[in-house]
Amino acid sequence: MARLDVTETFHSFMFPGHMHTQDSLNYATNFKFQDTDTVIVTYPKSGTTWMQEIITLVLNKGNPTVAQTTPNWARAPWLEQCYATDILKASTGPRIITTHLPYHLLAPALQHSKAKVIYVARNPKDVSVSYYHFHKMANFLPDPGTFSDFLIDFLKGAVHYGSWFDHVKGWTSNKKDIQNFLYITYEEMCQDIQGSIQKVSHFLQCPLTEDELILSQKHCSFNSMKENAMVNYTLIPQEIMDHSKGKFMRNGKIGDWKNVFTEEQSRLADDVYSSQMADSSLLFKWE
Ligand code: PPS
Repeated sequence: MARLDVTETFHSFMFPGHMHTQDSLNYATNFKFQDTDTVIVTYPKSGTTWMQEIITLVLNKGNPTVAQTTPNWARAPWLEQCYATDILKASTGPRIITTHLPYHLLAPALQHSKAKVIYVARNPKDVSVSYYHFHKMANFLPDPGTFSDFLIDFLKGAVHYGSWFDHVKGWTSNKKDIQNFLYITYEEMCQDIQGSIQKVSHFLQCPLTEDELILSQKHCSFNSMKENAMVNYTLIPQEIMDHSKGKFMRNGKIGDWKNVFTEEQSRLADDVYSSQMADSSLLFKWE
């Protein structure tokens, strides 16, 4: 498989070369957003796929047909990935666009845009565990080594897509510069999925009836998405994602880090969090 082991570096950020090129990254950072666009922004493993499913269901009034027949990367493509250009050019209706890019790389393109931006954040301890497991199955990411090694790189930001701290702070501290911005956390979605779907539907100005809300909730549950080949990545060939090494829809809970971190690793992560997030008022649920 071409470029599977290649890392593409762009503005000092590492991206999997398998899906990113200088051209695709330049295309993303110079993208012409439309006011009708909805943009999902996340650091990897923070609830991207879940939000893609929620938005698809909200826009389809709870009808799961699109969610069950079109792969998530085709209905909500990652702006910075090579294949996005063709999908976005061919798209006619309001577009759902996904990105993992940090704020400073996308800010110029988003300036003056009325596109609706939804930022999903997840506590970094759970992100690190989810990302570690994802590295084991995704052959386009480097071998993560032991969790201990990976955690050190993650806390330093020496991983693909850069630092979790910079990503979250970059997007949330500049939210006043984005005309339509919704911040939501993975933990909030876990704890109150109905309220979260309603929040998204209000933000998208796409109100749902009680029945539509219940249908949306049903089809974006972890168990439903786990069985949905359009989002569980089982359509991706084994040489790109090795499902014998793990599942994309893996655990889906808050606080799995407690099963993985040692006390020392937890203290280290807390220390880095305290120093990196000292200037941030964000609060996360950790368990
Ligand atoms: S990626 O690769 O960046 O697109 O990954 P992303 O979709 O952001 O994150 C994957 C994690 O989200 C979990 N997930 C869910 N949790 C609860 N409910 C639902 N419906 C759901 N859908 C996805 C998925 O299981 C990954 O988390 P972990 O902790 O690894 O299970």
